[in-house]
Amino acid sequence: MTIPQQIWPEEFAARYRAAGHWRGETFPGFLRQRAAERAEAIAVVGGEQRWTYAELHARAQQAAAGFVALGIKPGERVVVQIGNIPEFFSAVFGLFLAGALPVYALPAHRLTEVAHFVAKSEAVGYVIAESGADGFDYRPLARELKAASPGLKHVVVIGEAEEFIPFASLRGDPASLPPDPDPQSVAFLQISGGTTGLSKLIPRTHDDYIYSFRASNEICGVTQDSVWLTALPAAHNFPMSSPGHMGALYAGGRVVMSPTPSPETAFPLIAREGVTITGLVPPLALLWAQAAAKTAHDLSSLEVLLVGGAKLTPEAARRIRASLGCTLQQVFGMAEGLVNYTRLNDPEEIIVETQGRPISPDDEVLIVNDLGEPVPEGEPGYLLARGPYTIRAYHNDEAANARAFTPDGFYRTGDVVKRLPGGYLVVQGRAGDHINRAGEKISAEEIEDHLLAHPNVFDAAVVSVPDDFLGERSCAFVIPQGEKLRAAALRAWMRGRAIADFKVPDQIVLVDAFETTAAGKISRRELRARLRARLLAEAAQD
Ligand code: OOB
Repeated sequence: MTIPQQIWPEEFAARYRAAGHWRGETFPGFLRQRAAERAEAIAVVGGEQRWTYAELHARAQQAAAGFVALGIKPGERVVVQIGNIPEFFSAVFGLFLAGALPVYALPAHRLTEVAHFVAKSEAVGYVIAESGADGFDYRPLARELKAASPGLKHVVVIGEAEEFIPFASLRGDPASLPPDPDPQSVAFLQISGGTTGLSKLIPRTHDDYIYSFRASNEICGVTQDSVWLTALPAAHNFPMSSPGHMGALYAGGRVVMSPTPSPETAFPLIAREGVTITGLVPPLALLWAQAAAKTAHDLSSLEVLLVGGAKLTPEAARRIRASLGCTLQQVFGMAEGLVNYTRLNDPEEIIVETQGRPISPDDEVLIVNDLGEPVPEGEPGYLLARGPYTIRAYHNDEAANARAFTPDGFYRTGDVVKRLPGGYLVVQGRAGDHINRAGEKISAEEIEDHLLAHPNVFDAAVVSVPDDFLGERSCAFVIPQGEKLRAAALRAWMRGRAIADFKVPDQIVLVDAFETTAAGKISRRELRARLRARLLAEAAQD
């Protein structure tokens, strides 16, 4: 068993402690503290439920004692796949209190992805809700997962559990809970967007993650009077920590869970709960801006809207500001660490034209050319980052680590950016081959591997295509072989691969051959670049 670790060289750790970034706080510690200080304040709202801090803590403790009674030990991993319901918090904090490490799957993930997370993290447990906001039943998925995962011992279900363990039945001796974890130990594993192949696991420590949202609270003005709405999937790093629901709970504020991000669901919640701040990906922010013009719901409590996860164009930023009438804050972050924000009092052109600047004075940002040399200010280059909340390694993945980190510990973000005076970054694009589909990252290679598993696919190359609404969508070029293949049939077949729906190619184009160079064989990567260039040129002509 490989216990997840995240190790900063001691000289860096000492610096981050001395600067007051790492304060030795932990998830169990801060929840206990808020429960003592703000016992009667409402912490979490969702559906018909409204939990005070005391209640959230009591529920998490009960779940934790139940996890311990099941035999889950400190340091063990448990995959959590829960949508935007209050039990997300009783489950996750329950695991923290039991010393176990949540592994955050998204509700959209299916057997292929979840089985990978279980295998890669060597998870012993899986916690789900019986069904999602879209009606998807997770229990058949759990059944298949259990059959495919010999190490998976416990399946816990919120709601009707069938043959599994009902979450509500978890009980145990509160005295059995372990002592608080080491603040520098790994608290959970987040899922990477991934450029090459399957998602990698991102180990985040108590100290580093708590620093990221404590500092985000300051930058975004989150206090105990704030009401944060989680509209994006709760397991995503953005709504979790920028400043997110963890930031809001840390501040002693209130978290409102919106089961879906649609204006029809979210607007009544904003009006009823007096939501002050939330975060959205660009396509949703545009949808909200459109809907806000017509809605009867009072959205005037909304003070700050964070937009990030994918590039927001200046025109879209202006439109959103004008119609929602709150402060827009751009956020450019990554589950691996580095997060940039425009500041609340920045001039309009900075808010509209840039993706902000780093959280921390100790974030080190390098922008380099192909040779790894720094480029002059204002010129585009590859973004590398190192700092008090940016990981030094993925979990258990030597090959990825060799690619993704420099020998002196900088994370290669894969983003192409330019830096303006004042340290503000403007995202120009990606170096790697992924599709950023409305903030969901899709690895081209992962999808090609699925396509290549079809007997009538000779070769495949997946590229991103600009899309007015989604920002980018996916297009798969496929060379068929053998029996006649139809694009629609291949799409349907891809749906049967037990993958997240957002990964099924939006478009499949059948071609006779891929263009090759005089040298003959070209790399898949080069091929993608050519296809992408062709599509961009075609789009420009339209
Ligand atoms: C957030 O995290 P991830 O891990 O899902 O994706 C990270 C990648 C970045 O490397 C970048 O390629 C892209 O998403 N991205 C943006 C962006 N914000 C993220 N690209 C352009 N403009 C932006 N504003 O997506 C994430 C994590 C924390 C906070 C916000 C977003």
